[in-house]
Amino acid sequence: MRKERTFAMIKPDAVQRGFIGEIISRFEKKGIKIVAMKLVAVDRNLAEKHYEVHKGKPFFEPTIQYITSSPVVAMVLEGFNVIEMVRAMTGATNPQNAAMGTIRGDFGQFIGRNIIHASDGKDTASFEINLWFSPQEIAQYSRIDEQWLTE
Ligand code: FUP
Repeated sequence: MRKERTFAMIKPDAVQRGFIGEIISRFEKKGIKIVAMKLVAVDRNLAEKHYEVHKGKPFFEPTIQYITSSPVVAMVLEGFNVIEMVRAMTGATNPQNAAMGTIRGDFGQFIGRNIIHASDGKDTASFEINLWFSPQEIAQYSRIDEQWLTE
């Protein structure tokens, strides 16, 4: 297994509903390392870049409105196989189809208010990390539990 990084964003509805701590806590308990994190009032420019693959689709404009409506918490997470692992913890895009036990399955009801974003692959992860964070904002450090997390 490879150590890798992914990008995750706690969306406005989750910030407003008081789930920042709960969501971060799930990542911490799983042994995933947070290497960067910030609260961001997203402007239209950043939102459009983040969702550029969806430009032209019917849900593009509502998604931009949603993501710019109130602050989000953006983070870079590090760990073995972390891209796939965080996607699994996030659950299906539509919270109605997301398994219980996943973040979207436990806290969401509507696809347009789906609590969290997480990069869906290696290329997306590197694009999104570079879009949201400068290299100086990403910390390199060891956690004291690391030796207990791997075989
Ligand atoms: P995900 O990778 O799970 O975040 O999902 P997508 O990249 O496919 O979609 C990005 C966001 O667009 C979703 F989080 C919610 C919104 N969306 C809709 O509102 N309707 C759709 O049919 C698909 C996506």
